[in-house]
Amino acid sequence: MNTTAVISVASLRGERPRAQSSTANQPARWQTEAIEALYALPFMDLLFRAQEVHRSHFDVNEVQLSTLLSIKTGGCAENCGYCPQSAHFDTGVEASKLMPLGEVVEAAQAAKERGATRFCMGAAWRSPKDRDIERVAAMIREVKAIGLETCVTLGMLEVNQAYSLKKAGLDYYNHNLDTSPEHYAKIVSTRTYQDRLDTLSNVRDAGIKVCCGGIVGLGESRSERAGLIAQLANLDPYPESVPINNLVPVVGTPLANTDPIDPFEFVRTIAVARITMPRTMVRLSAGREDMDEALQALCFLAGANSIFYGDKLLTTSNPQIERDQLLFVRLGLRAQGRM
Ligand code: SAM
Ligand code: DTB
Ligand code: SF4
Repeated sequence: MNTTAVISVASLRGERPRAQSSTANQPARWQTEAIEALYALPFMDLLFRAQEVHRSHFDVNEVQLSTLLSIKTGGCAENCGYCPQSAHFDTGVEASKLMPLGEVVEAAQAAKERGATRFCMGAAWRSPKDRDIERVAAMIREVKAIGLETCVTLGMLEVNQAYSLKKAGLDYYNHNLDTSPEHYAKIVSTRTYQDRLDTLSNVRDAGIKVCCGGIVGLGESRSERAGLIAQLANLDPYPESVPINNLVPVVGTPLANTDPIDPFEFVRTIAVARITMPRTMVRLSAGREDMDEALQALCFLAGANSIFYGDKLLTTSNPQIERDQLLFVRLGLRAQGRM
């Protein structure tokens, strides 16, 4: 059987195709080459395939809304080449202390009133200290009490810290692999790919759902994009939530002048994530502000079923909520959790 045939049968059932070398005792894994073969399909065939997978697992007219809040901005010790919050680059983002609990609760209440179902709090830390965990745990408890799902992204996490967050009511931990192992060293040198995998494993061990994705448009090749998707799809189990970010080029970061990715290549990445991780929530994440309505509609058609909702991401802007509400009306989309 050739690779394409393996993909078509397995992916239509929403399963991973078996690697050539897999046996009954080994889990089936996605090979990067099989994912490259998906990328290489004619655009219409790829989108059709993604729609079939999407429709067999989700209501395609429903989109989940997560609102982001930066609870500790800037001054980060890491040197992720895309990030405006790294202390290594001069981007004009001022470092702030951890936000007081009352302000977080106020923002969460506003997000709920606007229709978000999940509140995601981000801190620009390499890794949190134990006293930070206590303060974030208090935030999680309060946000949960409002009736929102909770998500935090705090950098590298030890297993005991993950358990403390779980105990406070944390639903999701966001920690991205960002790019393929091969491209990674060109993007960040202050922590390793393995560090990221270790944090993901600690989060899993504590029983927290994993939100893990990456960024495209970092100057990576298609094969490296396929390599990122292979890493995500081969996590066992694969993440419950997969944010696909398009690089927001920020002046002062090393990647500020990177050539933008072809928009259809971005849509292909969404489709390939949907096919390889059939039951995950694929989030159309950073970079949406620069996408027109037609491109966003293609992303939903390709299987994206979640967005960041609210005028701001962490430090950069996101579409105004009125613009998103109008887009949903025009496309007949419903926000998850709303009648
Ligand atoms: N410090 C934590 C960490 O790195 O895990 C959490 C915050 S960090 C800003 C979360 C994610 O945002 C990054 O992993 C990256 O995927 C995404 N991100 C950051 N800057 C971005 C940019 N300029 N464009 C697109 N995505 C970006
Ligand atoms: C994710 O994958 N994207 C979000 C969230 N997880 C934390 C962050 C996007 C940040 C974009 C740049 C900024 O606003 O600073
Ligand atoms: Fe720090 Fe996260 Fe930005 Fe990297 S992506 S510099 S870890 S805030």
